[in-house]
Amino acid sequence: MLTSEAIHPEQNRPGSDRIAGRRIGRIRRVERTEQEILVFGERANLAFRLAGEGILRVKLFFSAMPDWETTPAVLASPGVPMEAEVQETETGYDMQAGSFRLSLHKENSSLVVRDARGDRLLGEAEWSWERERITLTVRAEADSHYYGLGEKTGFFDKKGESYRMWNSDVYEPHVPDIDALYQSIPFLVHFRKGGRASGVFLDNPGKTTFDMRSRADAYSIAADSGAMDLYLVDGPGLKDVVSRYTDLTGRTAMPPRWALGYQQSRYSYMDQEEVLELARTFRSKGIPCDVIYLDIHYMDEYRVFTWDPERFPDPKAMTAELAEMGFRIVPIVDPGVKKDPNYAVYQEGVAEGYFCKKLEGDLFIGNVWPGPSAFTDYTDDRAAEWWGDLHRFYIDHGISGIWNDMNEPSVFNDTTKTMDLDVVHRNNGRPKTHGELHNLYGMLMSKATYEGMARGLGGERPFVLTRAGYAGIQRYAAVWTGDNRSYWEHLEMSIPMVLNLGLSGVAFAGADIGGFSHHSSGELLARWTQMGALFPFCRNHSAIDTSRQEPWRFGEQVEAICREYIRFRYRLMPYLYSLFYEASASGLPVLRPLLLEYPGDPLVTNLSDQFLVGEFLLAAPVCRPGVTARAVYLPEGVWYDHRTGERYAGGRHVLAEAPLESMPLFVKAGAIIPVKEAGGQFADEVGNGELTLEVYAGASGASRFRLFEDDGKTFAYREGAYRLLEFAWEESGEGATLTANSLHDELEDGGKPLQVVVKHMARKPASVELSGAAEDGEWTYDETKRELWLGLRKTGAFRMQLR
Ligand code: MIG
Repeated sequence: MLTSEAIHPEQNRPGSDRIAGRRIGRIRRVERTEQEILVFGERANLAFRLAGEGILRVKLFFSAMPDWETTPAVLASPGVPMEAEVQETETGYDMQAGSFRLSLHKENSSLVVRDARGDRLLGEAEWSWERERITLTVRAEADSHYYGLGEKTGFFDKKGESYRMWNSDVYEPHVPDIDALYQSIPFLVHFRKGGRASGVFLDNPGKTTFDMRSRADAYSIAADSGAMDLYLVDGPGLKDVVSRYTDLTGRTAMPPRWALGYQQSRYSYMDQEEVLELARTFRSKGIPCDVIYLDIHYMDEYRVFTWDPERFPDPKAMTAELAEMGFRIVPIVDPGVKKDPNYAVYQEGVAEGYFCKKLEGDLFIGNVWPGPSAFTDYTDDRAAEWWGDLHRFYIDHGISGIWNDMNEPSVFNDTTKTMDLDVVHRNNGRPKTHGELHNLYGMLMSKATYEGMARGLGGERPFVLTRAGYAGIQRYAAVWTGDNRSYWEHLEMSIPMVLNLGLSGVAFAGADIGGFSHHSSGELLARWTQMGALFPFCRNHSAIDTSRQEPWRFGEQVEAICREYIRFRYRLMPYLYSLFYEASASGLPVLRPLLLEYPGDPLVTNLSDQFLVGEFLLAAPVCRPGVTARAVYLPEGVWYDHRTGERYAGGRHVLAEAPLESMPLFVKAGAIIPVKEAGGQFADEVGNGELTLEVYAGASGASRFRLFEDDGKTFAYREGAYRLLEFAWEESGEGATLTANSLHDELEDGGKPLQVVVKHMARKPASVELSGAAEDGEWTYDETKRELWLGLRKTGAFRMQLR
């Protein structure tokens, strides 16, 4: 609760448009070197350099030469040679840097950046500063829209909002006033009418602000400390921006298949017997599930890398029994290491100097669950490696997934709620204060965890889930959106949150299904599970002292709904898995805003309560109680109601029936969706079933989908052990063609059978021509369903021509 002191007249308000202090001033000279353009001004200087195809790095600097050091967010790239030209004009300088055109004003040093065609990407941009705080103000058209910025409250379009980047443990409230949550991804996507998109990434892990509120004709980006180190990311389209940004900061790690399964959590499943009983209940009820989480009670007085001997007397026997049922355990690991002279992890950390310290050499000790605790300094490679290797403890128990929580880091104190800002991180020989590196802490913890697990697992892909992160977190961990509540508003808000995480490079994300704190209801759980079953990360989690919310806690109807939708997720597994591969290869998110596929449609710029899964599935979740129908916006094209098969022409709103057992879901004509019909109680069981390729006829034109298959578990795909088949479906007046092109095929699984079904055929084809792997295939046509079925003995390249 806040008192009136919160609106103190002298409070320094974030987002206020400060009257600028100092500026660069007059430009004195411009120099170019092989890889950079250097601009020297009266009071500060600017440096430009290419950081990749379509990415311009712009750095404000005050010394003689710029420092090109980057944070770990940026993947090291060898210096990119830059084709550059500098021309002095009467009023300024016209410069070319790669594909970018820069115009710099001589008198006031304002900058405009355009693409090769003269389209404006940035500008006018002006730098100003006051003490440590540097602000960049960028003029933007009034019809601009803003996206990205990682995990933020509010609706999809960030226009009119202002956010801070400062990783914060916000137990409550997750409301629009909260401008900083657990993740900080200082990447802003600027989207203009007609679909022209570009991005600005500020690589500064200290406190920064993105203000799209204070001025209608400009946005501003400010850093409270550290460098104004910007990357301007060109499009032209939104997809290009996301793809280039993830070129720079890396792509979502390809998860093991089991991590795409349904996951069940609770703070906490209290003992071994409860965990086993839970697993047996899932199996006896036929509700697929892959993972059970262990929250903080599994540890011995909250000491990480230990088990409570009474609650979990034989954890190896437990994980072995779970493995037989097809379950994995993911235990929580917090950063706080209990200050206890008899605890090996603490002893070693102190002896080897792995923990965070003040400049004077004192350990930083903060209060968290274990009481007074030390915190590993992950900015130091030696310490990070030590931490990573400690995870052999879990690996020895058959564990290959880890849950990182409290890694903002959250510290129980009344002032900063985090580590003291004057802790000095070693940062591999370039010491910096915690205040300067705060937002990196969680990501570096997950990096150390991911890398340590990968070392220990000998070829198996690890899974890491994290609460805190910074740009680049996608390379190491999935992200869940922290302590939401069992509120309908939070169900709804999780959609734009996860959509913007996706545009910020984090494809593997989700919110606690059913809500973490407060008490869920059956109706809420049913609606949330329907939606959550399509989220990239799919976990039901709830807090201590709240109503239990496993799928069967609210009676048979709700249980049946949860079962159906969770099964539906497993049926979609090949589709989801292929979309994850796409995310890991190109950076495109799995859960997509409609804007990503329909950038020219003005009705989707702030559409926050619908989403696409990949290109072909459109979901419109029910976000309010008592609602049994809702308006759905269908963009251009032809759409089918997934449940009834009813056909709709897009480019308009429709009213969809949504009784409790049904979430409105539409499939685009032209869709190509691989599914597994066989059922199965966990992802790897489903993974071995026969594949069905669903094709939805009725489109004009062509569509494509790439099916990715590998062993589902190891890094062998990086050495080529995978199959990538590209399906293409094309319809014209005379008929239709389905082709499968083998882009890569080195998967030694003998080639499994494939069923193809073309749905919604206008008529029975007069002729069907088959070649390639389909040559000896059998086809049938179902008159009543208007479906064409084709059976292939082996998945492989083929062609089917219908006339
Ligand atoms: O503030 O470990 O967000 O998922 O169950 C409590 C206990 C600390 C916060 C996490 C939540 C987890 C809980 N943790």
